Amino acid sequence: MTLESLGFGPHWAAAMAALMRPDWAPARVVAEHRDQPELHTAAGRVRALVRPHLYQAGALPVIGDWVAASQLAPDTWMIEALLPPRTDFARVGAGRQAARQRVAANVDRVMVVTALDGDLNPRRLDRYLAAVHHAGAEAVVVLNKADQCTDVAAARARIAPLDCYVVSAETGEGLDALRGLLRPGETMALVGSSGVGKSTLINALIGDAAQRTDGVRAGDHKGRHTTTHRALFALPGGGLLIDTPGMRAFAPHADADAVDAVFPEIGEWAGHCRFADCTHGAEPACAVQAAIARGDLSAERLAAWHTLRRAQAHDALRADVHAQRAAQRSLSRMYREVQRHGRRRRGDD
Ligand SMILES: Nc1nc2c(ncn2[C@@H]2O[C@H](COP(=O)(O)OP(=O)(O)OP(=O)(O)O)[C@@H](O)[C@H]2O)c(=O)[nH]1
Ligand SMILES: [Mg+2]
Ligand SMILES: [Zn+2]
Repeated sequence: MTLESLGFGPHWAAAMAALMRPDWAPARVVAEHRDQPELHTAAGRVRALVRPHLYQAGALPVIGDWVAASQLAPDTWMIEALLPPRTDFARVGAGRQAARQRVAANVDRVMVVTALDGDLNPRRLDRYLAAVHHAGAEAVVVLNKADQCTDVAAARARIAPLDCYVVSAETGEGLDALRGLLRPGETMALVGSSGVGKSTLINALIGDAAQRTDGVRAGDHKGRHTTTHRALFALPGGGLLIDTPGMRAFAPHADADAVDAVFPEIGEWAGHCRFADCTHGAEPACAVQAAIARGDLSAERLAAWHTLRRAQAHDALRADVHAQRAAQRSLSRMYREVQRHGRRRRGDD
């Protein structure tokens, strides 16, 4: 496999040239292992170390990243720098890990996979889609396990007006339409809950058992978190697929605009509200509320938009507080360093 088949082209060549380090080589992160990313370099696949300052800067490479790497010894590679990603799909961590967590980089499309055996959750879909919009990628919604569902039309109606592909990785139904989305050199990441069939889909699309899969629990159809590492696969036709482990809870890294992009039909009416900053609540002359009253817009979708906007604002605030604390910590660390250094120079210790 060449770098070009992994998507290398003039854009990345220019990003490399801008680093002005002819001794560094471009490479793409094609797998994440517990401690070491795996790179594809012009010389083939290698495990790589990461310069510590990248950890401190929170700029750790993730699957799909293009990086500049140096070869320190025949089998020792070091990631020196991250090339600025063109798209960046990220979530917001739960609890105390409020920071942005990157999931996959330089993906042209994100396939949000859900299953028709009970996983379908329209509100969770909204959250994924907000993150895809914010990443700068194109979203593809896939309802898998069509063979397990007797009323596909009802499932489609539940997520309307979102468009989707209905497929079965098991029977092959609908997979040709998905193959049509995979153009040479372009990357698509599969995300979604555990057990929805992401790895099975990847195996079916590449026609090989590249990824291990496992059954879902009988009672609630929940997956067993079979995939534990992110990895990138090349299709015979030239497209690239990224498999990710199922996510337990998904909070998107997104801004208000990315949330609005998930609800384009609300945006169409919102332009006609009297107030430019109308929240479509109890304001007078709200075109969105009027559209709902007329039956042109679903009240459920507006409620979903409100929920997601509130969650986004809350998560953004948490991430902000988290970032400030991290900055404070590194400042006080620097202070201590300077003080210690001063004492040493004065001969105090
Ligand atoms: N009936 C049916 N079963 C499917 C289909 N696709 C996947 N499965 C089954 O669903 C189970 C889970 O599939 P996986 O591909 O491991 O799911 P995953 O999304 O990769 O799960 P994690 O790796 O845990 O995130 C396996 O037993 C698959 O055989 C399908 O279209 N129909
Ligand atoms: Mg899997
Ligand atoms: Zn309004």
